[in-house]
Amino acid sequence: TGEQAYLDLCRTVLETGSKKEDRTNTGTLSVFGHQMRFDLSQGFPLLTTKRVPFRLIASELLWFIKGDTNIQYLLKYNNNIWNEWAFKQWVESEAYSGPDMTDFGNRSQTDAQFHELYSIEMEKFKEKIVNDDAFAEKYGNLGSVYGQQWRAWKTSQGETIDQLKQVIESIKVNPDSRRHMVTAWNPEDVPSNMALPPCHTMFQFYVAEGKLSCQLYQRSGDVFLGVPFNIASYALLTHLIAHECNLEVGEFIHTLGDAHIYSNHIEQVNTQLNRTPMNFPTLKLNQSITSIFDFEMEDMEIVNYESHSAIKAPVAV
Ligand code: DHF
Ligand code: TMP
Repeated sequence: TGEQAYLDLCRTVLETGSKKEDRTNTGTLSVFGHQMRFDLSQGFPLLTTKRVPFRLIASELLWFIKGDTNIQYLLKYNNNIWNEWAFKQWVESEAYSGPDMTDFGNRSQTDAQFHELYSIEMEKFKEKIVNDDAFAEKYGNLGSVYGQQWRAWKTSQGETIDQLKQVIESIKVNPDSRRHMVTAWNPEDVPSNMALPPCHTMFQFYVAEGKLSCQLYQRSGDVFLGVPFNIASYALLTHLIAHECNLEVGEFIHTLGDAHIYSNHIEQVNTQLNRTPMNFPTLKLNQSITSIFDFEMEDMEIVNYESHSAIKAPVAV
């Protein structure tokens, strides 16, 4: 099955990866430069060797597509995957006066008492983001992340470029073009303006024989937690754009820079590698929608998804 490409990546990192320290002080095994291919006509690449929650992937992608960069949107869909990075900005701000949350990611894993305190502060933070728009405006915003770069890239002339709209237009008008590019990596914004510099940094579309393919360059990939989401997210984006452009889906090609397994994910990866993959599910889209900007959660559905159980792992902050 197509899942083999992912399991091979896991094996390659475990067997050939270099021991490497990292920003989060967790430690990783890492390889540099790896490519996976998924034939989207053979099923939707939602991993089956562990349960992957499609609704979190779909709501995150809609958040990007709408150009939103505030976690308030995600929380309204009960999507918590970006909380830690907004929370970090909040507890490091002048306005925060609660208990010291320095290095909360690592401390909450090793210190049960601290974990308790952290959970309380995080709950208060989420509550405020959802109910207090002014607070959310300030502390829920992750900065110039994907949504902004895709939909409103700032130009030197003080205008904005809607890269997503432009690339869809160019696929329709000039399918053979070799310039169907979207970039999230904005060197002017990287040092200061964002909670986390983009991991999925640029992608390109390609049309041949009536099929739309997509290749992503991801500079940094958390193989156990982030990468399964990234695969499904770009597969979904490719489906949505193919739908709008009246094309079939071709391949999703995933090119990774630093592909790493965190030291506290190794056991989980081994568990996953011992499982037998099942067939990929299929994606059903509401056929009456004509523009990708009009899709909502209820217009995208995964059918025939059978999988092994979820495997929990701590995320490195
Ligand atoms: N930092 C790191 N170190 N790794 C990441 O993968 C990552 N991803 C980010 C932001 N920062 C990151 C955004 N995407 C999860 C998945 C994707 C994601 C963030 C978090 C995650 O924790 N997934 C869990 C389920 C979470 C849930 O059910 O709420 C999983 O088991 O897949
Ligand atoms: P870095 O900025 O030091 O590379 O840390 C980012 C971490 O987040 C790294 O482990 C990769 C991971 N990541 C993904 O794998 N996929 C994603 O979509 C995001 C946002 C992050």
